[in-house]
Amino acid sequence: MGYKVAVVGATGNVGREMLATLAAREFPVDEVVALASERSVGKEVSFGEDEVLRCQDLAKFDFKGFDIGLFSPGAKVSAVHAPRAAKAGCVVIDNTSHFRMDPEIPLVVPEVNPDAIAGYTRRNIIANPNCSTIQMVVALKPLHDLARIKRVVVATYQSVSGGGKEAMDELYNQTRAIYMAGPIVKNKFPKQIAFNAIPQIDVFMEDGSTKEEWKMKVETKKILDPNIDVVATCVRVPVFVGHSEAINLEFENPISVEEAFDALQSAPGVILEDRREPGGYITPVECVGDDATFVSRVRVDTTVPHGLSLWVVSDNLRKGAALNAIQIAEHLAENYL
Ligand code: 2RA
Repeated sequence: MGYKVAVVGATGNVGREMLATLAAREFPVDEVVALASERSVGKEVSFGEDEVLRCQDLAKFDFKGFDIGLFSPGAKVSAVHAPRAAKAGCVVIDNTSHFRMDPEIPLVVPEVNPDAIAGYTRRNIIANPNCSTIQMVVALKPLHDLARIKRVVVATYQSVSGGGKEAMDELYNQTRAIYMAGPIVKNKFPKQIAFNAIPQIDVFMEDGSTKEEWKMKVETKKILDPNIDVVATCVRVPVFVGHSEAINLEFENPISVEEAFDALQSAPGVILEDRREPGGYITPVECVGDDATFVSRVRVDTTVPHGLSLWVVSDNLRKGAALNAIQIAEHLAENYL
């Protein structure tokens, strides 16, 4: 049996990746529709190698009879249209930040808390976490199971694709302008992104942290364990795709590098690539197009009683967004629909 699936925000970076991932993983579909805002109606998007879909108007679309809605249209649009789809009987998997911290709505990373999916019946909506949280909790879960994580200190190095297509264009155009002595135009980022690093992702909160940093903290608690404390510094770097994270962990119980290696090696969704030699680790350009969360540079952090440091890299458009949503859809289809 196949499902009727609507992809909402189909022209964006994540929407396109959702369509590609649905096709690549051969998700059982009877029908797939691509939905977008009025100005994108009629635009063509690819579904797999040889199918092309024409975008329909989200505002006019009737979700009745559709089984799954994969949403990535922006938080304000999801706030209006996800509940409308859910009410029509379509289970929404929403990639925006709008529903993530709603206690009635499950926030799911299938390798970490798949059982939470069962809670979708409360509102017919499941939230997909933020990209930087997803890759972190995939790497942390096996270590938490082993020695209980107390505290996480993380610095991120996030690619511009997390900010959408315009952000990618801005990096390209600024880089070109620097070589061609043209003007540096800033629309999307508050500072020059080409050949630079910007310690701000999303808006500022009252306590001086940014919303991206806040998301990493509260989402980790909701998905993995409310007792884990997280402090994050989120930085945008001139990389097109692939988020990196330098993570310091403090555990309740002793844990050795060897034990961490064993746990990471057998953890779902994780690839451990850790040779202590030049190049014996994964960088963002190497993770592009891959489903895994890569862990490297595992070593003891001697500044706390039981500490480890690690480097975690993943394709933010795949595991950080589209793939995670489709893995949720797969669990849903297999166990609940
Ligand atoms: C970013 N976390 O990288 C966002 C995307 N969801 O900007």
